[in-house]
Amino acid sequence: MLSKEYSVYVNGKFCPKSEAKVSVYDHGLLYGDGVFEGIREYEGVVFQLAEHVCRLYRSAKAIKLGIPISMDEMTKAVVETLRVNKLRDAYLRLIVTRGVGDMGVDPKKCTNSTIIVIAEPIEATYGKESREKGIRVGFVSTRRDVVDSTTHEVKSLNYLNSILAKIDANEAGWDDGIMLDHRGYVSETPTSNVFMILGVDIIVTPPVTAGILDGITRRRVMKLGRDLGFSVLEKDITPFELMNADEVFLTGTKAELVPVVSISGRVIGEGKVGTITRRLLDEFGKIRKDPSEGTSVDSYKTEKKR
Ligand code: PXG
Repeated sequence: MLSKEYSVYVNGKFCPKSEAKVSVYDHGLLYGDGVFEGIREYEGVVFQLAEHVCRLYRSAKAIKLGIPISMDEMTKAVVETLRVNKLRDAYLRLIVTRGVGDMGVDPKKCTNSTIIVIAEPIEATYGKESREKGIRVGFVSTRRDVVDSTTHEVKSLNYLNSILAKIDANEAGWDDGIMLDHRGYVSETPTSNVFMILGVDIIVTPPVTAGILDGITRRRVMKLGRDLGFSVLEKDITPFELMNADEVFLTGTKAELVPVVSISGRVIGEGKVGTITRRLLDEFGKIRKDPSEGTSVDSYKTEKKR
């Protein structure tokens, strides 16, 4: 059976995946000049879509990248991409680049940004078993960039810092790597946020000042923790504290919520998925399918508002 070819949204038009291309003069390619979002659709509902679209525009603002369409139009582009491709459970990539310019780094000549929406069926980040068995991670030598012009609060197209950390983790044979910030405190993994659980009622995660991306899953899990009666703190975490935590887990759009059972060879808790992590996992499993947590592809009105 021939596999289906998905359509990609490029600057307002849909084209087959094999023909979806950008210019070699696009500054997204030449300089990593642009922003993006990774989003998920569950059973026809795009989880936290408004939050993702909002973060995209905040990232763009920080790098002074003007997006020529409104947030409503961007939302519409996402919904239409899913409709055109008839996808009910998908991973989406929303990309806005500085657009075509010349071979100079100066963005002045880039007058039209490139807007891309890609949607494909979802594949699990760490494999299906990760939720049951947990993953083995380790501290990598690549440090998270400082909170500076290249801060990872901006979800920019420059992921070299994360890629180097991922290479470190691959070399070490771990499922993922935990980066420390420039001070030596726990930051995040290349593509997910870190949480630890202390005792029976405290959940801690590093603050944005530790060089992290303020993850949308992170925010949602923090709220979930508070709703379930836990104390949820944003606080600097030392590697020592993390290795000695009772439970550790990671969060991200693609990864969802993944238990960690060892860090750099140190067993976390009892070396299996902890009871609080399990509870958060179960509750998150309900939230992600709740239509009120996102934007419904079927009921979203794409005609112009009057
Ligand atoms: N930190 C970083 C640096 C990220 O890129 C997260 C945390 C989690 O944030 P959300 O908002 O998704 O809860 C991310 C986002 C991939 C992939 O291929 C994942 C991300 C980015 C790029 C690629 O799994 N995660």
